Amino acid sequence: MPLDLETREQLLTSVRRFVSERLVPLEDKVASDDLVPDDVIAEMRELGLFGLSIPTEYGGLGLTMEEEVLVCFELGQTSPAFRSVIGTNVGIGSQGVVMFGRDDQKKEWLPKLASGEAVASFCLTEPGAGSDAAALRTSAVRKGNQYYVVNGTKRFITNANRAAVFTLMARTDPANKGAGGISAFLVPANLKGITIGKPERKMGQQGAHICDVVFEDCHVPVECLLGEEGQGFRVAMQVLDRGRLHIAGVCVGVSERLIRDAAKYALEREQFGQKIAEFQLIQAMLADSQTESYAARCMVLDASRKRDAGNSVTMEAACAKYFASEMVGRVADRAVQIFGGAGYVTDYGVERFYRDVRIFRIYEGTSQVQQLVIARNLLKSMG
Ligand code: COS
Repeated sequence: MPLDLETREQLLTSVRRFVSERLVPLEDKVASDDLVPDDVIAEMRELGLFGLSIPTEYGGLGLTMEEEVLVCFELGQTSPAFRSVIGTNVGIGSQGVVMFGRDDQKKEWLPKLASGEAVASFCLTEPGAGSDAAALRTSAVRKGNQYYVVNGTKRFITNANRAAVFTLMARTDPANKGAGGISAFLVPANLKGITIGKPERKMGQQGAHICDVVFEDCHVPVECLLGEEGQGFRVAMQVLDRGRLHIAGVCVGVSERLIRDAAKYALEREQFGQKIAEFQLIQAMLADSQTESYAARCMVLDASRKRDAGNSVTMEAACAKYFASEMVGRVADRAVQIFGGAGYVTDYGVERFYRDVRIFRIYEGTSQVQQLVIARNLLKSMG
């Protein structure tokens, strides 16, 4: 059920205020400490941010996709590392349970994920399976009616170091090397046989962490199966369809922040005896950024509304993620250009965003994977 417009506006206003008053002043510190402070995480919990997409009956806000991307537009107005804290609970970590979980699985996990008491991560990627997700090799061998024995390594897993539960994709049918041999599981992180690697050093988004998750003879109870055996790839793809809209929404938010910062700087900075904003070559860069950002906003909202109306949006979500993530890369590049030398200097903060947004073109499916998904679905629709 969508929120009434007044409640929706109240939610967006409180997120907007939290972002501008609490998060923006902490951007530098979070980047240099590589840590989002605990008191900020506690405030995110109080605001209900961990439960944006989780149904109200399990303690979440139960937002529609359109409402969720409107929140993403707000969260994107600051360092994306903050969004990453809640990102897996809202998206790829929880949505497998929401869409495919049994009642008992939902009751066990969703209230804790909605409140932020527990963090969820999504274990799909492996050292040898990135874009080719169906090639994953982590194995889950069923032993009688009790448990599966899981062995394998998952790579670059967001929030793994804080996770209480993993949505794990593993191969249950070794004879089937493709998508049909994969099953999904909801695995408590405290099971014996699970080791979390130390956070990787990254190009950007300091404060957001990714780690290896290694399974060694880990006994996963049969009740942890999520959906049917052999359906795990479908679970992963449907979770990602939704996640791609969320990421596209964040890209729009970040682009709006960068356009504002660049325009403000252009209105202050003087060269050749006038504000640089008066130069048409600067105006052209601002105009291109504004046009592309607006186009992405419209695309994300349209695809989200289509999903809320019950349509499959695999192609539209891929279009939105592809366009919005490439767009924010161009906008960040132009922002650095408008700032000139200052754009290259850490204290001005623009170079940090330039690095932060680079991952949007890679995770939850590279731009090339989105192109593939778009073309395949387009051609399929033509029969
Ligand atoms: N929704 C439901 N089912 C889907 C689906 C979707 N969006 N996409 C694919 N499927 C199903 C297909 O219908 C097919 O089922 P059948 O065999 O029953 O027909 C099955 O899944 C395999 O699909 P496909 O043949 O398209 O798989 P491919 O191996 O060709 O891979 C891509 C498809 C490349 C699109 C996929 O591997 C992918 O998205 N890779 C990127 C992974 C990614 O985003 N990683 C980021 C890590 S998580 S941060």
